[in-house]
Amino acid sequence: MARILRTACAQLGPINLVDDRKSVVARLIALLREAHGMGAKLAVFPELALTTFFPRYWYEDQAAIDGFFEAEMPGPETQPLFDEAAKLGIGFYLGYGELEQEGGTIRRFNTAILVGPDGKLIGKYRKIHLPGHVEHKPDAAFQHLEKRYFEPGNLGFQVWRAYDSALGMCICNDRRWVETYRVMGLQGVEMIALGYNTPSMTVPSDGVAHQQEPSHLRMFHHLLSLQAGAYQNATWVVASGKAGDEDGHNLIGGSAIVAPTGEIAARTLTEEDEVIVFDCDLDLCTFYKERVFNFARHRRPEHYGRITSQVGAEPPPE
Ligand code: CDT
Repeated sequence: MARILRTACAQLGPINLVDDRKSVVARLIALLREAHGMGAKLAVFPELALTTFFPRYWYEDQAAIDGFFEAEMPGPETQPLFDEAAKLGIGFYLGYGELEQEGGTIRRFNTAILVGPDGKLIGKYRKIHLPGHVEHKPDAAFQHLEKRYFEPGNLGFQVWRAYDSALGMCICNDRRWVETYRVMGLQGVEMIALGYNTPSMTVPSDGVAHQQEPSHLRMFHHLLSLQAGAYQNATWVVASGKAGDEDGHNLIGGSAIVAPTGEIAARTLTEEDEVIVFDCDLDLCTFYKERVFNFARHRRPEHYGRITSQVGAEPPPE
């Protein structure tokens, strides 16, 4: 009998600066109800799903920055989402800015959690591949300050036994890196949940026109990364974006459920709040894990040393 996990990808439309947590959580609850109505057991929400994509803004006031973070999860404003999940019996993946008090030190991470159908925490992931820059670019129309506002995640790429499956998480830019998928692939991952906020435009660094990537490539590279990662690691990938114009700054849509074949099984059509659902057959992973991507039979780690021993490329001498 096939192992089917009916999974929802719950894309969010724009969240503007004026939108408070209460209104956003109400939208998440509406999406969760829709996903449950469609029979889903798990709903995947985007990265930083409780606020606008604030790394596009330069702030010097730490209190203003901290206003985008959650000091507890669930907290008073997010508890209703957990309560609704437990009431309906549907779990979720949720991305948010995490502010952690560790002794006297405050640490900030770009975080995602996996919550079970009982509303209880299963696992936590902190984004490892932080894109963007630290410095202010005053001439640019917008910033990408993830390297300033977050520190790199310190929990690794874990895989949890949940939903009768082996489930992993990553966040946005992580999906572009083969290492993300392979570390989870080596733990037998069968479904990777991920949220993203991908601006349609590159950050204009110095006004040089040719440095602007054509915007259609944003969607192409997004889907290319998901499809390659899914196929090469024989896993489902469920990618949920925040989409549309946030205070005039466009984020791509294209939230997708990708099969272990590398094929797109379902995809959103709008840049608004939208739920798509697919019956993910986890046994389809087994087919590829036992054949072309049977790691135990075919991998040659004795030739992969450079992947962990060096960071940047080292071209051969001239
Ligand atoms: N949020 C996030 O990680 N965004 C990045 C932007 C980089 S654009 C190449 C992303 O990978 O989508």
